[in-house]
Amino acid sequence: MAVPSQFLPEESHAASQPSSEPAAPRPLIIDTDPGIDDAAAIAALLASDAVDVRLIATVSGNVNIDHTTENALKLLTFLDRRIPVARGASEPLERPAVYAPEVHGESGMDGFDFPEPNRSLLLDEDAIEAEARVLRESDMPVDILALGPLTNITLLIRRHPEVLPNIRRVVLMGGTSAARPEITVPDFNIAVDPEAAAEVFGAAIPIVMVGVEIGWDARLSASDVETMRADGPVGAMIAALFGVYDDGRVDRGVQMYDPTAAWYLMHPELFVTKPAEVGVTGADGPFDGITTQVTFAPALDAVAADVPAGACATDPRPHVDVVTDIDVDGFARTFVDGIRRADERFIP
Ligand SMILES: [Ca+2]
Repeated sequence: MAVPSQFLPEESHAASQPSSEPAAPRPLIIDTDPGIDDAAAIAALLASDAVDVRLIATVSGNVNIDHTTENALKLLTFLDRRIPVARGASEPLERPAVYAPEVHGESGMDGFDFPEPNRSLLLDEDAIEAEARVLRESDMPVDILALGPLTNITLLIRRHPEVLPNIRRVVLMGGTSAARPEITVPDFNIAVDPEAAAEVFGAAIPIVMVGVEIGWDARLSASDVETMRADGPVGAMIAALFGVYDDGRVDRGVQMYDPTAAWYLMHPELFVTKPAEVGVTGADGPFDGITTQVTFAPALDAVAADVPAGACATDPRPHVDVVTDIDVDGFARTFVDGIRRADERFIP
């Protein structure tokens, strides 16, 4: 299916540019379950010169698929962005849906009075077909940012294996490589659909995993939130959502789970990663015990030394880069700047 005319870009990104100009933005699909922290991540991505958002695909997660799809449309309407939205999986692969209204409110984006959504942004295609089409039509490999359960990504892998070479990498928020006792939140995105997560981690695609401990550390202070609120309507919208997020306990800092994964695409210099193999554990037990099993690779030199001379040139490195650290101050500073950029660009 061709891109409907209302989504054609207002100006072509293919225009030739002097070599001193920054690199062209990388094409990006956002697979998401908005969700308050999803909304903050999406607003910043849409204002960034680093990425070109081609599609927002929704999935059941923080709230049901009707709400996540409606929320994506509401957010785009508020920001006045004509990005196509495709509705995705309404439940996990093999188990009933689990939601998180206690964190995001009943609608998933409680706390702000959004305008009526522009429903012409919603595609007839489902999320899996839309993702496959965007991958097929792109002239360069596409990043996928997965901010919810991995149900759609697994269905894409099953239904359209021919487009997988066009995935540059899947950057996902979920899992943990450093379970710490003070982190009391369940690993929601993995635990909601552990069968899907296991299939994605086992697929032959590059993955960057941003775990819950990274979002736990990367907090915005109450003062950061007040700065955003004063900066303009987008900042005020984000601050209003944060006012109800996770009981609205802004005074202790707002934990930024999904935005940290989004930030890896825009500011990779703020992150440390290590190659690893990742599996999923606890899927036969209680929800709160389902998470990732991360096995870090030996130092790459040691891995290379294990390959006998003359062996065939198989890349011995694991295919998941797991984020192990984030520059917390740099994240908070660039977050406030990123939302300010959305205010400057989107709101007249
Ligand atoms: Ca999310």
